[in-house]
Amino acid sequence: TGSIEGGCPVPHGEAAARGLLGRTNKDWWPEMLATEILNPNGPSNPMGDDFDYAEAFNALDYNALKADLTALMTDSQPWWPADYGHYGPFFIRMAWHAAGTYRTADGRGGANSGQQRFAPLDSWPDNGNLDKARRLLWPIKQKYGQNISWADLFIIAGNVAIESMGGPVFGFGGGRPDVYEPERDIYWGSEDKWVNENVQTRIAPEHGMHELEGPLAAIQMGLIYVNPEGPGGNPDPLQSARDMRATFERMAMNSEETVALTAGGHTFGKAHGNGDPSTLGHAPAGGDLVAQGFGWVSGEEHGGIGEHTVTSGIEGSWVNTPTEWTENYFRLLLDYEYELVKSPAGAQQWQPINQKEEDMAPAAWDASKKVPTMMTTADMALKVDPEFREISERFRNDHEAFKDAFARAWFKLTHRDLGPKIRYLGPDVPAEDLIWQDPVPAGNNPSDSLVAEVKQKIADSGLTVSQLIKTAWASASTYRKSDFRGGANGARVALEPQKNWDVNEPEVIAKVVDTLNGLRGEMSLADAIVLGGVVALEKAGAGDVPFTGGRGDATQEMTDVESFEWMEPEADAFRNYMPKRLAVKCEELMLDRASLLGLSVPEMTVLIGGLRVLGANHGERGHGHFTNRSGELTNDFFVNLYDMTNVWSSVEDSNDEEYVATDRAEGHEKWRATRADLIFGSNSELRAVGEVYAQKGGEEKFRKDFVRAWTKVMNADRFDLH
Ligand code: HEB
Repeated sequence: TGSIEGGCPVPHGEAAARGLLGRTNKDWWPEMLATEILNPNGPSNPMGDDFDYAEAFNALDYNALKADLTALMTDSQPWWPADYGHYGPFFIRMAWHAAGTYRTADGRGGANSGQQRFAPLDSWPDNGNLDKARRLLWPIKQKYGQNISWADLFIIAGNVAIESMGGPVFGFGGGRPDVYEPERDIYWGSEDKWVNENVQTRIAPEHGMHELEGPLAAIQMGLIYVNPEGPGGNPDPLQSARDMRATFERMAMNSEETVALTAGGHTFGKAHGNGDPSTLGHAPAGGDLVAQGFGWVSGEEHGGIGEHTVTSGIEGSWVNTPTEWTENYFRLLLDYEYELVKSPAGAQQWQPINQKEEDMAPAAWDASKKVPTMMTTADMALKVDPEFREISERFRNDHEAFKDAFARAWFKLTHRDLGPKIRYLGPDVPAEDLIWQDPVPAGNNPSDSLVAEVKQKIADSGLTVSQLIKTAWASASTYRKSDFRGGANGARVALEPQKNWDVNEPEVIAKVVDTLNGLRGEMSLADAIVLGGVVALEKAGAGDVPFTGGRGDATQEMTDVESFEWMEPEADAFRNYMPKRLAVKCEELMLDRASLLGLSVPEMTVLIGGLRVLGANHGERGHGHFTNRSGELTNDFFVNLYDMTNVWSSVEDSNDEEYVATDRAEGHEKWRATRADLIFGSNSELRAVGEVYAQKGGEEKFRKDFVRAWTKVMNADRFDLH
């Protein structure tokens, strides 16, 4: 079901942390080879640390690659023949499904690491037969080798497909380095059944489920978005519109973008359901050795390819011209009335009533034969839902507007998780800045003398270690490696909405930002905030703390407030901020944030220990502040946590959220703590790391490791440096 223990649906940011609580590949495919035992110290990657993908991409013969891809579109292979002699639509669907798993709440999913090659995505029912699309690309991948990643290849193949059929394309940016194993930090849901096994939908008002759980952006397990046949298979276009809004919103698309994308996509290609789905074999992850990574192998004598292909089970094309960019999608959708029919595979679909011969489509295998076109229930939503209908009619009457909207929405879909524009590679990167790229103007590198001068002024400003640390952490710690958003560059901590986030203590931010603005001279605010952290750490006895300037300052107009709202932490273990009881334990949220920051276990541990004694806690909260030398960078957090004179107990009525240590002999209160503190004593692995810092000689190591981890967070978004 879509809710977790206790029955309360989890709000957006939270369940992201439940990665390990969701279904894993091992649950789905118990016999899958556990290759991860060979990679205990980090992800598997045959390219090694010296490999620089950007450098390799820049050496790519880009035009030759595009020419090869164009030729591939019409080079039909006997083992998976092309409908209408053109693979274009197939590659568009592949690229869309690669990008379409992105979700705004945690930035995970999406096109940026080529995850469609791995389980569970390679085996999701919605990704049916895309294994063949990827295999068709293999000769090109093989030819261009390390100069093009699979992740980039998926997207550029989609672009070339659109162009080769006369469709509009806004641009392409490369720069998605491959990974070589499935992402294990992503929560895809807790259901133990796939969409086609009658699992309940995640929005079900009749069961009180009005919102998608946590970060999820699909309506059922194994779908990219919505069920084409309608919610739970119920062919109700209005309810399908509801599901489309909910899911497309989670991938940062508004209604206009949703209509443009769906209509533009279904201007091409066909659905496949001309056969008996019950004869299909396992998905790739559970497939036979001899199938060599192919799934859904048909048991029928004709092999289930070509005209007999069964993918979604729906059969037919949307328009009469399935391999050309035309105006036919809206024309057929809006000019005809439709009736519900069943495909040969038994799927619910909609067919035009009294379709004129010239509006029928060529059969995919015999252009001389005419067959009726079709619409899925999700397409019917664009006709029936009043808001979608209005947009559909506008696009029908203004084809140029539709073209532009489709091209832009496609570009956003496929580049949303590539991060700031500085990460884009290649000759087709559009010059125009787009607000969803979170633009930041280039910064000036401050001179050594300016840095020294501002440093001194900050030190003399009266700002405390705690205030400076809080502000620098608030600024940098929004970074997430999942979609490369957030971070200290741009100083968006001083803009809406971040400056008013409760977790950031708006009065503290305002005071520090005001003071820094008064003394920073030519230095950017973003640099001054990070430099403030340096001053604080040096004051706290950290020794020399490195600083690399060069950040720019964004303006409010450059900031998409709504899309940043998704990034507001509902709790933050690093600042011991837990305003309300959440359905997810705060140590799980801690792990989630550490993972998005790209931290290792030791880095997370040393940061928590240091932040506590430096006074980074939200408000005046004294929890975990296990020191009598506040504001000094010491290992006191670990030393005092592991002191056996403490007896810990849960504070009454705190619901296991608040704890108190009393002196074992005398009984008086010594410390207060949260779960995010005590987990470093109760969890054996975290304790093992914490002990390294608490033991004799650990103090110096603690300070050095803290500074290194802190600096890593401050520079996490400096794509100009690494
Ligand atoms: Fe789509 C296909 C559904 C959106 C593009 N789709 C398809 C199908 C289905 C669908 C069912 C069939 C499959 C087979 O093969 O069987 N979609 C859907 C839905 C949605 C969508 C439900 C949401 C609303 N699409 C979309 C988008 C795009 C697309 C957004 C782009 C942009 N598709 C597409 C294409 C195709 C499809 C191109 C065709 C493929 C071939 O031909 O192969």
